Formats: sequence, C-alpha cells, structure tokens
Amino acid sequence: KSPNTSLRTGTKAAEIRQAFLDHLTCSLGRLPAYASAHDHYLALALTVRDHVVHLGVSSFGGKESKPQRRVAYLSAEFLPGPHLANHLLNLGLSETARKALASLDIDLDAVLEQEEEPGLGNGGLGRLASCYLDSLATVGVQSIGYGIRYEFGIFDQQIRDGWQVEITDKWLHGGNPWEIHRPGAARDVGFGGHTESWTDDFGRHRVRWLPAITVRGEAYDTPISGYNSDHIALMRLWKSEATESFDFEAFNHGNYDRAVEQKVDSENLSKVLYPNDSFRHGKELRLKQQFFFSSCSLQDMLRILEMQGAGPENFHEHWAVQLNDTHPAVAVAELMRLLIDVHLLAWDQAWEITRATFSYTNHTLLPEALEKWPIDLFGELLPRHLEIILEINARFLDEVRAAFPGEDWRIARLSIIDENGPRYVRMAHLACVGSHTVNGVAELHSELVKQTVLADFAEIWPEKFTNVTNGVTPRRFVALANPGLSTLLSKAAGKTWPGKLSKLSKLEALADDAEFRAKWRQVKLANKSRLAELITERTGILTDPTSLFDVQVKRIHEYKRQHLNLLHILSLYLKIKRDPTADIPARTFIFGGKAAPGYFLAKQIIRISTAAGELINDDPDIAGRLKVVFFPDFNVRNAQYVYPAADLSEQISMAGMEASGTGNMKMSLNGALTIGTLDGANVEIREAVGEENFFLFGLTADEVSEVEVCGHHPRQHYESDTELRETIDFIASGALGGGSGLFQPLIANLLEHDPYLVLADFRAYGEAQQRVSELWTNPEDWARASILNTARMGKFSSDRSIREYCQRIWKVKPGKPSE
Ligand code: 26M
Repeated sequence: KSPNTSLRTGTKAAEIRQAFLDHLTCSLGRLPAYASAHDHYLALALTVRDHVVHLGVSSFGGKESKPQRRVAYLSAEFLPGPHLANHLLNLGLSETARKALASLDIDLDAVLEQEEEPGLGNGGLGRLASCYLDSLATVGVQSIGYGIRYEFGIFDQQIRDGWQVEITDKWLHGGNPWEIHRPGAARDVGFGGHTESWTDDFGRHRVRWLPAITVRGEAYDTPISGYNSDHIALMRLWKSEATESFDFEAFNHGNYDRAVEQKVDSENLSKVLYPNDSFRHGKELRLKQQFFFSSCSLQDMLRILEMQGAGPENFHEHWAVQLNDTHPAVAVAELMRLLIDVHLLAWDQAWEITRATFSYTNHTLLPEALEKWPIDLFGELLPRHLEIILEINARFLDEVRAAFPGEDWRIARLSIIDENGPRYVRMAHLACVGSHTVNGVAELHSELVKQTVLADFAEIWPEKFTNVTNGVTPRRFVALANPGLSTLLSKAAGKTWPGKLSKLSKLEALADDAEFRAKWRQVKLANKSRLAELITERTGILTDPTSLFDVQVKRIHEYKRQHLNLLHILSLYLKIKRDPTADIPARTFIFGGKAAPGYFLAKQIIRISTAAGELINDDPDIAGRLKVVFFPDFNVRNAQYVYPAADLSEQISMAGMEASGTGNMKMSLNGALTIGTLDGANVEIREAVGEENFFLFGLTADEVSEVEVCGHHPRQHYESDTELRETIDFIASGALGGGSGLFQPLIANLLEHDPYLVLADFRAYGEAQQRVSELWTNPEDWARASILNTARMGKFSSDRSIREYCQRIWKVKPGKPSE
C-alpha cells in the first residue's frame, strides 16, 4: 500500500502552508523572513512535487499480476510550459495554495511568475508531445515520454532595432525543482569503432559492435500530472556525461587536454537543442543526439522489462513505442541490435518483435525537412546499425521483388537507401518499414502522406496507414490560460468539461441568449485588456482592447505566409492614406514567433512586421485605427496570454503545407474565429464549427499541386492587381525605412519565385478579410459565432487523440473510461 506521507501530502490550506514553510527552511535553508520570491517559488514547487511524486510512486510502484502494456513516446523535443500552475490545477489545489500563501502575505501569481519554462522544443511537434503526456496521465495509461535533457533549450528571442536577436536559454540556472536524477538508471551508449564476427556455443554466426567511444546517459525524471487523475506520466530525459573511465590512460600520462577533450565531447551531446523546425542540416552532432536518446530509452525499457521478470522476447507485449517523427527512427536498428547481438535472439524473431513494437507519426511533407543521412557519416558513427539497416533493406526489397516481379522501378523508390547520386539513409523509409502503423496528424495530411512521401509504401501496405488528428490539452490552454472563460463554461456546461470536452456542446443553446453573449464579450474584452497591458510593458506599443485582435503566432516560415498577412496590412494602410474616410474597423495585428537563426527570409519577415509597426502605429493619419505588434519571445507562457485574447486566428499556410497546426485549435477553443486555408486541421475545424463561422479563402491543396505542375507566374498577379502592385511597390520604395534595398530579397523572392503562392492568394485573402470586417461591425453576430466555435471544438481535446492512439495503434486500455 502507499507509504504514509500525510505530513507532506495534506490538502488543507494549513497543511500546505506548513509543508511550504518546512521546505523553505529544511530543503532550501532559508528563514522565511529572508526568502526571495524565487525561494517562495522553489518551496511551493517542492511542496506540490511531493503530491505529484506520491501519486507517481503509487501509479508505477504496483506489481500487478499481469502488467499493462506501457507506452513509450520517443521524442527529441518536449515543450511542457511552466509546471507549477498546471499541477495545482490538476490536483485541485489552486485555491487552497492561494489561501495558504496569502496567510503568509505571499501572492500566488507572483510566485508562479518565477518559474522558468523548459524550452526543450521548437514548436508544434514538441508541444504536441507535452499535450500527449498530459492526456496519457489524465486518461490513465502507464507511459514514459523519453527525450533529451538539453542544457540549453530554444533560444530566448529579443527584438533589437526591429530584428530578432537570439539569447541563450539558461533554464537550469535557478535550479530545477521538478526533476529527479536517477543514477541507478544510467545507461552507456557507444559511437564509432567497428564490428566483428564470432561464433556462439551452438556454432551460430554472431556479430558484436566494438565502439570507439562510450558516453553515459544519466536519467532525469519529471513527473507529469493528469487532470483529476491518480496517474502520472513520466518525462524521462537523458543527459550525456563522460563515463568515469573517460580516458584515464591519457590522464595518467599527463595528457590532460585529451582527457578533458573527451569529457567535453561527451557533455556536448546533450548541450543544445537544434533551433530548426523545418530544415535538416545533416550535422553529425544531431545524429549523435538522436542515437543517444533512442539507445538510452530502449535500454531503459529492457531494464524495466527485466525488473518485471520478463525476457526480451516479450518486449512488444510490454512496450508500445511511438516515434515522434523520424528523429528517433534509428531506434528501429538499435532495438534489432539489442535483440540479436546482445540478447542473442534470431533475426526473424527480433524483426517480428521490432515491428510489433514501433509505430511512427509523420509531421511534415516539406522535402527539405525529410531526414536523410549520408551513408558514410552514418557508417562511421554507427557501423553496426548501418549493417543492420542494409540487412533490413535487403530482406525487404527481396519481398518486394517476389511480390512485384519485373517492377524494378519500385525497388529504387522504396529502398531505405537513396542511391540517386551520393547515397543516403532515408529515415522515413526506415521508420515506415520498421513500424506496424504509420499515421499523419490531420485527415488531409494523412491522405497527402499516402499520396506523396510514402506513396509507394501505401501501395504495398495500405492497411499500415491511418490518421490521428492532433489535439490540445484544454487544461493548460483553456482552464489555466483563460480563467474568466472557464468560469463561464463551468456555469453553462457543468464543471466536468476540462476532462470531457465534448460537454462544451451544451453551450450551443446559449449562443442565442443575449445576456450570455454579453458575458462572453466581457470575458474576451478583459483578456484583451490583460494582453494589451503586457504588450505595452514588453514593446511600448499602446493598443485598444476594443479593436479587433487579429493574431498570427507560430514559428516564422515562408510556408506559413506571415508575409501574406503583412501585405494585407500594408494594403489597408495605403487605403486609409488614400481615403481617410475608408470604412475599416479598428484592428490590432499581433505577430509572434521565432525564426530559425540561419533562416534569412524568416528574419526579414520579422523585420517587415516591426517596420510596419514603426510606420503605422504613430501615423496621425491612421489615428490608431491600425496597430501592428510583434510580441517578442513567443513561448508556452506567453502563448497562454495570447490565445485567450484572440478575436481572429490567422491560419493562412499554403494548402498542403501545414501538417495539422495546433495553435488553430487553441484559439478557436478560446472563442476566436479563424481565417484560413483548407490546410491541416483547419479542414476539420471548419467542419466542426460550421462553415458560416469560419472565414475560408485560397487555393486548395489540389489546386496548389496543379499550379506547381503547370508552372506559375507571380509577376502576372503583380501586374494585374493594382492593390497588390501598389503595396509591393510601396515596400520596394524604401518607405518602410532602412533604405530601398532592405527588403529587396523578400520582394525579389515573391516576384521571381513565390514558392508558397502568396501573390496567387492575395486577392482571395483580402476578400475574406473584408468579410471579417463586415461581421465584426455586428458585435452580436460575432459573439454568436465565437460561442459556437468554442461549443463545437470538443473533438480537439488531446484526450480524444490519445484514446485513438490507445485503441487503434497501441492496443492499450486507458484506466479511465471514455466520456
Ligand atoms: C530536424 C532536423 C534537424 C533539426 C531539427 C529538425 C526538426 C525539428 C522539429 C524538424 C521538424 C521539427 O518539428 C516539425 C513540427 O513542429 N511540425 C509540426 O508538427 C505539429 C504537430 O503535429 C503540426 O501541428 C504542425 O503542422 C507541424 O508543422
């Protein structure tokens, strides 16, 4: 039974208060009178951690008769956001903690502000992984999210002179109260060296790998609580260190530099997150990171298996392993190696186990993001894994030849090795061949996966492919981020909505209730006022909370087309300049997002948006009717301020490019209307909320492919559309400051190539924006549409996504029954 820890897990305000004071003095060595705000944060975090860890001990500790199949979510990235407020919400302790601290004259909100968020991801993919851990804990599935404990996560973004400047993220500097180091779980990982053959006692041919270098992976556990749940999920992150024998010989011979060099090299492995979310650089260190965390994680699963008294031949019965994109795809080869070289299973049995274990989620169709590694680099770093991959490939291609005799063209296209020129290992092919199921992240995207990147595989294995539409956690992104709305929702739809999001449909009837609409608008206005204050604090820009808040927050990328938004803004500006009486309702355009440091055009897009603000915000002719804000350092914490304040959600990627999007869900759930293309999950959001409550525009994915096949002429749009031409000429003239050459690269890109059809969609976008303005002038109609958005978004809870993974892919039964 659970250990008695009532001193530390009491849930009354007096008990929380006492535990907090105990931690302040005993764990932190601080007298309450001298404690800083950060000490208060640490003491409360440790207090709450006791509650969460206690749940963890009970949910993982049990020795059940038949252990449940566990889920391992392998992801190079996680973006959990601040933990403290989330745990308090999940445990139902928010108000008690507030009271306990208030009795000591401490303000809970000030304490919450002290937390540094772990920015261990780039954007959508990492945040999705964290939403899924939240839901796994909530629905009650034993699960571990495995990843890398980067010492430096995604950079902090500052804006200086209108440009992005990257600042190192030092998230560990104040100490991290959430993690528990587990020295007992450390695993060693090899690199380089060579392989050799040997013969076992039964005369069978065996291979072993003799790595040149060994690095140690130290395990750090962060418990992830679930909503109203007695289960927790674990986020287990690996930190690389030197093995203690790191080169004693060199050291003893006085070669300190060499000895230290190895230590430094080992530690460098988990030092920093690659700040790229759409471009592969093919850097060796990146492959090292991928293998490092994949190997540590699989070894850890084998260790747990052994503790449960099971053998490696039962691996797939105990573990369902999800590959979050191809970043951990090398795990397919590593599990094979562990099973055949280390545990001495036969190839065929090992291969069956491997394929019964893995499933793979694809998150992108962008050709420049598809991972492939030069075969020489791969073979030097992982010689045994290359041999195994070549063997997997040879056997796979033999099967294909047998099934499709004489169709040699299939072989080249299906092969795990790309042989068109310099040879590469194609990681998506490896992931697909090594998995029982492959899924995309929205219906449209899953169809496109089957038609494009993995078309040849879908032809031979149609039943392998499926869709699981992404979801987001309503706890963090509604209950925590939008307390005003949450109160309204609880009154209107009952208190259970955060765990049963389809209950929100009860709101539908209230869309026609004028009194309810008034309350709804009040909540939105309060959220906008709160954001307006923050904007002033961070940028100095004054905004009017009664204006339409038009929001585009996401990584900066050409395919997401922030520059389409900017062209529209500048065209409105020119319209008002030409005709001050033009009927254009007041709007605040809010941008946020990071650009990859080496992505020149993305940085130009940021600079144009800040330049647009400098031009427009204080122009007396505009008189405050348009404001343009670039909100710096968009991260999870800031997102929680932005989403609840959005009236309009910009989801304007070129159709076929955005796999799903998840910000689109977060804003619609918070009552924003969407202006968007038929891309990613927009398609399903529009279906859910009703086409009359969604501003659709632009080419469809099919039309885009047609244009791409037939060729297009961006200049024709420039020449035939006066508004577009004048806007582009205006930018090219240097009127935005910085001289006429500043934005030349961006302009030239649009006029000469326009790879994402910005100019082709400009007119349709402008017309959709016109419809937005018209609806906005009728606040009652807008409020009705806003309520219906929230009411109809129940499908997009990550709890629903996780239940689908459990049922259709992982074959595990959640502890908590569905709604
Ligand atoms: C690859 C190689 C080297 C360095 C970094 C990468 C890399 C890192 C992150 C590549 C892609 C990465 O993330 C892609 C991503 O975030 N995709 C988004 O996934 C979301 C969740 O499914 C979707 O909602 C978004 O549409 C999709 O863009």
